[in-house]
Amino acid sequence: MHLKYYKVDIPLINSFRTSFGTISNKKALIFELNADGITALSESVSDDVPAYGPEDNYTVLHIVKDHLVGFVRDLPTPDVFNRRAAGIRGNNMAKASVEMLLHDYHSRVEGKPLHLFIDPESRGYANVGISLGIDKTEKTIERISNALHEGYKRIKVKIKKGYDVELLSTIRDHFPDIELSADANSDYSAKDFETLKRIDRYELVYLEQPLYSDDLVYHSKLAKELSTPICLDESITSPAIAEAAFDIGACQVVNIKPGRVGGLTNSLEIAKIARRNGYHCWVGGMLETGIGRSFNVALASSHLVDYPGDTSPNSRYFERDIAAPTYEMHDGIIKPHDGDGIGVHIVRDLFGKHIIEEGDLL
Ligand code: OSB
Ligand code: MG
Repeated sequence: MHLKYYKVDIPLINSFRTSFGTISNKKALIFELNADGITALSESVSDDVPAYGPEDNYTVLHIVKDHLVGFVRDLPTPDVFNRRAAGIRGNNMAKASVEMLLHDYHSRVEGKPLHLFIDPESRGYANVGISLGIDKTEKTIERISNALHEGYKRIKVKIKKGYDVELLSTIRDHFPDIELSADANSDYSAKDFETLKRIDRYELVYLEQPLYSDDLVYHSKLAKELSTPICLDESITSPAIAEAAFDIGACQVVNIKPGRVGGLTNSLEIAKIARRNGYHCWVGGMLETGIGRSFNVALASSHLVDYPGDTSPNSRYFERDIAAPTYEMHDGIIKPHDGDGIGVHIVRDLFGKHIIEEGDLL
């Protein structure tokens, strides 16, 4: 058995601007496990800067190397791994990297595509929306128009303080009836409720993560003042927090990212909790390469996920992706691959050009 990590640096076709900063290059950790003739892969959603969440590539590698790798020597199932890793607090992005590697490995061992391995009732396809970074308003209008022609089922725009009401008003002038949402990535606070209330009139399907990630209580207060449903992303880091957030009325929708919640098992648990409470969920994205994207597409195909997600086709992000085959979107739908596990492999020559660091873990 052999476990390796690679750190890659790949330029994005378009840099992606959010309220917390601009991402121009995808700097990801890729994990590769070889055992019994099977190659399994995973990708960490961390970046070099801990701006979206508290982990970065350096902490993920440290936690995997010094605390998690010891749990995978006997190639446990993801659930056994999760029980072993429960003694390590937090560090969900690190845990998710290993948990998803084991999901890919075990679905390949069983000869099943990942989407069926994690959900025998998989729909077999993911409904796809687009997440548009902050840009000049006229550019955003043009991008929305293009996205609608390409078939995207929901348009999400990034907002931040001072770049919100006017943007949404202009979008609604051009596109009065589209399924529209806005994502603030935690930029607002309890002082901004009056501004946020002005967003209500644009009839968003939801407003994503308006307040700071720790702020469940104020999200619940805000939710009572808005008719727009609240969707939480950064705040929801575990099934228990999802349950609590629904319980106190802090949100009606959850953006599930397996990397943020410690992997696919927790992701599916959160989707079940949303459904049990009569609420909604969808699968987000972190500008992943084709490796991380595969896990998102498999999860987004689950029958438990009811809203369109942020899993655009590879070609929106990269000139050429390091993983093949790529995902194509038709009529706003992306299908997971038929192959075992995530169904993708690394394109070696291209991958080699983007590696900036590598090492053995087991
Ligand atoms: O908040 O959903 C987010 C990208 C990086 C960090 C945070 C977020 C995002 C996106 C992009 O919205 C979604 C995508 O992968 O296209
Ligand atoms: Mg978000």
